[in-house]
Amino acid sequence: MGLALLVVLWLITFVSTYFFAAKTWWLPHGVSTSAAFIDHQFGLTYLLMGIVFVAAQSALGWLVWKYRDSSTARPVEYSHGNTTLELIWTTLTAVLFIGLNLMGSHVWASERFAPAQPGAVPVEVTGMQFAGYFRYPGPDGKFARTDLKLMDPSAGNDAAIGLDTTDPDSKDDVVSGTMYLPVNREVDLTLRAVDVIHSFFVPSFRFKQDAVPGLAIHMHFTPTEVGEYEIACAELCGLGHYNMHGMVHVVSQEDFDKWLAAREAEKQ
Ligand SMILES: [Cu+2]
Repeated sequence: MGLALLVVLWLITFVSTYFFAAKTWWLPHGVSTSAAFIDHQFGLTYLLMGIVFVAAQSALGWLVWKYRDSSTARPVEYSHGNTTLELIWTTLTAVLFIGLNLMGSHVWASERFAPAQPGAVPVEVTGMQFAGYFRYPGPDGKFARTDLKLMDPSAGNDAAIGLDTTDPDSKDDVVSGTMYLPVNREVDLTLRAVDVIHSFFVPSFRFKQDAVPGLAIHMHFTPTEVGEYEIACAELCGLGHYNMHGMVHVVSQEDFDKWLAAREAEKQ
């Protein structure tokens, strides 16, 4: 029995470790300026945790086998444990955990607490059950007022986010169900939610942030490659959550300007 447990434990350990080491199911190719750092940090965390995991599970299997029941085995006795060992592994775990957090926190913080560069592209994301709307302020660079009382999700776009059309700034605001971004330009994102907590998650950008009702959360990032990348809502926000996804189109500045101008023209 001891041997069977050892085999099962080691098998689970080595087979699951193989899939991580071989990167069988891994992140998509990173296409934002912080992707390289985040991937490095992610890899380092997996490597360190993988070493601890394999060592702990290997030892567990071996101990299960070593202390298996047999006719000559000593009777079980109560042990107080080993205070020194407990102190060592608790300290090492704390150092590892706090160390990794400190290493990663500056990139995390720089996307949230430092303001976006001047000239960044402002985009407002509004999450609602079960769609996301993207608003561009237009040539005036100003987002117009929105009002919950004006919201009519069934009417889509402007009405869906409750755009106040009596506000002169609303004339050039573009609201779209599709997200377009120019490549290699910083995006100054404002995240809002109407009903429950949603999350704006673009795996290829290594970017994920909750959108919380009542808050306008500012973040910024820079996409670095033209292409189409999946956006997913990463908060379980209701029955239609599975359907709350779309694509972000990262295009050249020229194509972005053309797309925005076409949306402006549709509005007139
Ligand atoms: Cu959602």
